[in-house]
Amino acid sequence: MTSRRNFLSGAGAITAAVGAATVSKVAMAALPEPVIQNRPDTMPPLMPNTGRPYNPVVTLNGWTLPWRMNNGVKEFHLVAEPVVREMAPGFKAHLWGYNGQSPGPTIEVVEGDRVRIFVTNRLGELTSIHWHGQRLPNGMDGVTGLNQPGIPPGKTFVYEFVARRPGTFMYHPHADEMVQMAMGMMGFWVTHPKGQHPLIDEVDRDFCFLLNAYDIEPGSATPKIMTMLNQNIWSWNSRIFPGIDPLVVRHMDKVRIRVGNLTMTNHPIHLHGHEFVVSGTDGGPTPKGSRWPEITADIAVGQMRQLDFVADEQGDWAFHCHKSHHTMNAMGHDVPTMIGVDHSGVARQITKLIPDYMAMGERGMKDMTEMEMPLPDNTAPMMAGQGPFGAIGMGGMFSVLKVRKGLARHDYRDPGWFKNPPGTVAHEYTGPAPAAHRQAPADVQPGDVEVQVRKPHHHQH
Ligand SMILES: [Cu+2]
Repeated sequence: MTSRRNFLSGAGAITAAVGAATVSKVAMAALPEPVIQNRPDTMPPLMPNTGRPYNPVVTLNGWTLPWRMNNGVKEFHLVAEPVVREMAPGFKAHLWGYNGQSPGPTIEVVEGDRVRIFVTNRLGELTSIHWHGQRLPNGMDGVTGLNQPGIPPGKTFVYEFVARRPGTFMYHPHADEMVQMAMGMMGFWVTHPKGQHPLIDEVDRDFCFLLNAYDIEPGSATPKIMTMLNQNIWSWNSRIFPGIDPLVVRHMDKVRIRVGNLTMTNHPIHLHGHEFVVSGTDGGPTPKGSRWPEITADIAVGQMRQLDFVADEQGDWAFHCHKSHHTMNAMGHDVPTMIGVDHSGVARQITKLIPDYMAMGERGMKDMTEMEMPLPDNTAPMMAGQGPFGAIGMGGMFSVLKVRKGLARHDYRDPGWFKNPPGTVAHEYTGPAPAAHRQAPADVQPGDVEVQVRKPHHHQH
């Protein structure tokens, strides 16, 4: 539910504006009321009813910020503030964000629009916003100390520029950035082309999200902001599977997925069942001759990619980061590998000494999805999500592209699981089994093992 929160008790703000005789016309304009979102659901696209027309995007588990037209200028109001973000059902994180959520709302404008963004700081420290990828006057670029003074707590600054370049962008603070981004401050920005663009195809469904990561101890709610690489929460728009909504598309739709990376490591984003082209980056649309088919796009730190494809295969297709440690939720960092070790008797003995000792899968870790393990309060299971055939055994940066026939044009509701045509699902083979032909075994006897491998104690996850 979107609400309009009257957080500036009007009188003070108006008095200040009227009282300052020398302030510019911009400052004299009363602030647009901030629009606050209090739900983490994927909101339907915001159809533009003022300004130039465009085909809106859908922000995965997010929303687009409404604007106000003021003498031909698009005015937005962002409020930097502490937020509580539900990252998955049963797990709420205490983050910093904008207008009630982390990430903040998506800003959508049209090439050539003059944009004015009021930024109110409700944090306890200075902040600023950098408009990543935009062509703009140097003093609007948002680097604290270099381009502007930081926005003090309680103050509102205004940014104004023309959105000159169509494309896929983002915004984030450039003040105490390590802390503020580790706490979740960021948002998406899309500048739609005005009219037909030779390098930007019109699409039927246009999704966007940011890659972000947190280090939140199981049982706690606030990220540890000093962690650079050992984050334990790998998220899309501050959501983790099974909390990430599916990307629902109509069979034969032209689909665009825009992704930006504000974590501290790269993410090879991988789509099943289809091939896409990278149709654009935060540098702009790619020349058509430079596009080739891919099924994985590696997105480096601070990069954005725009993936285009035709959804011509029906089904429920996995869509995820290909770093398998990033499709897991919070877990301990010092878990030894026990695969192949029969420690069933040992576990019983250790449990007498350490009651909450976990014997980690001697068959693999997926054993754990079948165990009923007590979790600390406010913690998402490490691997979760039920599919039509049982546990999916994933967390983190994972979702499902659902391609269905017969959806209405702007229907993004979850259609449930795909009904596979008869005879098209992998199944147990029960026919006769021919003898296997193996190469002659190497002449190695048990006990001849030459090298003992021991994993380093402090590996990541
Ligand atoms: Cu990843």
